[in-house]
Amino acid sequence: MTDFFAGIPQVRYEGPDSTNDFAFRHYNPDEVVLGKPLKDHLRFAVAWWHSFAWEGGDPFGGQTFERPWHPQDDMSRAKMKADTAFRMYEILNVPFYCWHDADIRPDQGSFAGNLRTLEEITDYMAEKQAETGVRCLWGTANMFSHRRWMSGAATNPDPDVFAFAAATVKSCMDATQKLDGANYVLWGGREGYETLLNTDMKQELDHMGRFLSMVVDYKHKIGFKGTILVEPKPQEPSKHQYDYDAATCFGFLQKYGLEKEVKLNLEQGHAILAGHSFEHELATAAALGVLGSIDMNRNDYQTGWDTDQFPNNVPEVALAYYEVLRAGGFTTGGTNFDAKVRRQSLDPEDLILAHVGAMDVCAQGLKAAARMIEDGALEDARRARYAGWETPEAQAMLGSTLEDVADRVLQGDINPRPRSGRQERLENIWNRVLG
Ligand code: XLS
Ligand code: NI
Ligand code: NI
Repeated sequence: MTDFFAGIPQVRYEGPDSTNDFAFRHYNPDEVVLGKPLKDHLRFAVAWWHSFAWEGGDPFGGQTFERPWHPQDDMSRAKMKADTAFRMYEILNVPFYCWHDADIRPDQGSFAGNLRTLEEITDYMAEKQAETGVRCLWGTANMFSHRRWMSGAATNPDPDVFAFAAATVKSCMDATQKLDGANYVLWGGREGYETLLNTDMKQELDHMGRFLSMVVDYKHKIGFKGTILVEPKPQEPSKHQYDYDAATCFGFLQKYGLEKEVKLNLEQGHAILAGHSFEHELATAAALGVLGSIDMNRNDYQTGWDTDQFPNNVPEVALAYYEVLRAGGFTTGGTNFDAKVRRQSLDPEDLILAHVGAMDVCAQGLKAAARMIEDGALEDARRARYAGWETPEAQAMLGSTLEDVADRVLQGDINPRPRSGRQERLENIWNRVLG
């Protein structure tokens, strides 16, 4: 058993006045908010790739972390990494985790070899789950790091890569089912293009649609009860990714008849890269009926790429959870920290404290969002803004024709009078309840 976190105490809720770095000040998992314990609202998950597999590289420099399970090419070290991961989930009392195949199993250089190590390590992880009660929020396939994926996975011009992608996703869905995962995620980092000069976009989109249909069929065939989620991102690593944002993904799902089968895993940093706010992406997905789960990691607003930082801004996070709560909260989804400590944060305690802070910020945000709903002033104002639509005449228009509606204007001498949108008043309400 690894002693990586030696000397680090169990993290518990101590209340807002605590000055203990290793305590929650806001995240009391059993505190009931809007009729549900905080832990069931938030459904926190740790990302295996950033917290345990990532070695600290950035586009200009290599490894900065030297962990006892490096290099990650050997099964006994993969198990040591798993031991450390589950130890951290216990210290934090975090209920879920997420993984890619490449994060958890040592690479054997062939599909058959990787399938063997994936099966062995996920058997081991299933035992750790049974021992600790920690569960899998989602699994996914890394189809972007290895050079075979450089021109895409499902959208690759080479049919052998399409086949390799299908085999890879099948193996990861099987592993997710074995681990009783609540969801299965597809993020298409290389499903896009570097240049249109060498790209047949229609063919690539058709292949991607066919691939996702095969994934959905397989889900039903094996009786996987979780949700299939697609994760939008506009670019990086590809110059352009087809799953650009929530609205684009919905159009894609609809074109291939998958909008009832697949939902979205939305990430704060990806929303920013797409030129949106996170709450915009959440509200869009909710309006279209495809809000599934979230990756709660922020971008740096000056650095123009996916910096994957832990959330640290309560008002921003509160706006996000406001949309989640308005949509009815998570069902199979949750709050995954797809976030990494900075590459200078070398110590084991940095990993723990990053999550402690992030969980507290999310708890504060969710509680603020719940207060907003309980307070009711904002929702009352929103309802009042649309109250005109509650009359039978207004409702009848929606079932009518363009010419009949036009007639109504002439006959009734309709002459609309603009009314204030009251934005500043609503922003003041928001700040009042935020506290
Ligand atoms: C990358 C994505 C990735 C997915 C899982 O930007 O966020 O980490 O969440 O493949
Ligand atoms: Ni990301
Ligand atoms: Ni993500």
